[in-house]
Amino acid sequence: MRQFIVPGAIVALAVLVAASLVWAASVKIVAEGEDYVSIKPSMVRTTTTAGGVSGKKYIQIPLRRPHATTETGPSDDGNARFKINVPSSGSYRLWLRAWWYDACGNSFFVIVDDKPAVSVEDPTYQTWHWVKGPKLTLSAGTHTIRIQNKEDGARLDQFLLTNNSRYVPTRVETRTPQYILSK
Ligand SMILES: [Ca+2]
Repeated sequence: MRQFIVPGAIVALAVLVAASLVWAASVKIVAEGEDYVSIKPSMVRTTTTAGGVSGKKYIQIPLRRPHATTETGPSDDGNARFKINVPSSGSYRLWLRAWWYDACGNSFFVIVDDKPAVSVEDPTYQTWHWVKGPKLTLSAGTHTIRIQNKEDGARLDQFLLTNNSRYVPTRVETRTPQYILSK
């Protein structure tokens, strides 16, 4: 029996050590939509007194009339650009805290550094909620994130990056200024 007990204990110890290392290295980066270093129309910053918006500000592609007739393209690359300092390299999940007008106003393009644009969207409308974005492989250091027009009627309150693949944000998150560059 004894030879089976000892390896089991070693495996359990190794799992505990590995788990604590993962825990120690867990990173969560939270930025406000209004933390951009530059903004280009038709992306605009909006201040609100309505509840449920972190910092009382968000960025948006304002609703147009008629709605959903001038979709994305070279004609409107309105965007907000952010600079983030990633403390440790790894695989990060991007989340957007968004508010979508309807099924024709429920997405943004996300462009990380010089990578191709990725559409982030989901089918939950007219309420602030977290939308799961792409998984990103990021080196330690500065990265640029661009949130760009894809459809009018899309708003962004916050975005979050975490290397904890099990983390699912559910409410307003606390901003992490230590990871946000202002220029
Ligand atoms: Ca905000």
